[in-house]
Amino acid sequence: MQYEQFAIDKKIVFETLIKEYPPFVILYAKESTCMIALHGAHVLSFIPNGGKDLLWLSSKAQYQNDKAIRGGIPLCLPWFGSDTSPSHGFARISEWEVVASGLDEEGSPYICLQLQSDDWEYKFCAQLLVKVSDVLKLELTMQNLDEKAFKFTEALHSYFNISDVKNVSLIGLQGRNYIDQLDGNIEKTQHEAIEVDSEIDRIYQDTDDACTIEDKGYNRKISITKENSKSTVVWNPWIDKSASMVDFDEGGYKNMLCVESANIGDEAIELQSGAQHTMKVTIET
Ligand code: TA6
Repeated sequence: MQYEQFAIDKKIVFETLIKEYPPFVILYAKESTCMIALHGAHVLSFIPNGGKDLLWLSSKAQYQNDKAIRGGIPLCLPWFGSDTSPSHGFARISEWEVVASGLDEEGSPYICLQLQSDDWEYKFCAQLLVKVSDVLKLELTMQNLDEKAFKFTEALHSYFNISDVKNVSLIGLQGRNYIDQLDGNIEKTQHEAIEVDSEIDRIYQDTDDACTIEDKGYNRKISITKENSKSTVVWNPWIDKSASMVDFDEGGYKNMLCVESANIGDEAIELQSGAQHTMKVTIET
């Protein structure tokens, strides 16, 4: 596919960095820079000018066509979870095509990536719209092109870059119930702000809440707001699980926290034939 037609001088730049692997695209806004892999429509970084990346990316990530990239914002679609193979769906290990790009009225760059695949039992079209300014906006749209209705689950599986996991607390989910994936998937209630001192893997339900990662070490707050998402997953693999993953930096668990905007489990989305659904997330500091 010819990508250059979607390039804009000094604003949207395509780079083929790895042989036999889809290109990367860099969006240069006035206020920030964002890098995306066309493999999996995978946002890898979002760096405010003069600041630190808001996203964590493993230096041991594997850039291979049959693998998901460790870090950034993996797209879990058309399912979340490892009950079905491939884990978290095939969208994040598929090559997405560019269907649109441009500058908005403020001159901020955006790009729209699309996946239409026969890898599933239903005909669908997925699109990811990424807009970059002083904030990072993602819109994930799923359209049912089949005659039959189908259900799907989804997550923007965002890995956030933090100074040290002992320095951060996650605000916004107090009072919400969650499924504890590390304790027999039993349902529990979150009373306080979340602080992480061991492996955590929780699916918060019935929540359209905004979340904020308060990071005393970097003296910054990362805000994650969302629309049309009723689940939020909070994950940190901690020492043993991260050490068991070849693509996870040694000790990398200290510098990341996943806060994933999703629709999972009871909050799966059912699409009638011809219908579509868009989940929106804004990430800013
Ligand atoms: O979102 C949390 C989770 O489902 C964890 O259970 C863990 O499996 C994580 O996703 C990473 O999954 P991955 O397939 O990307 O290694």
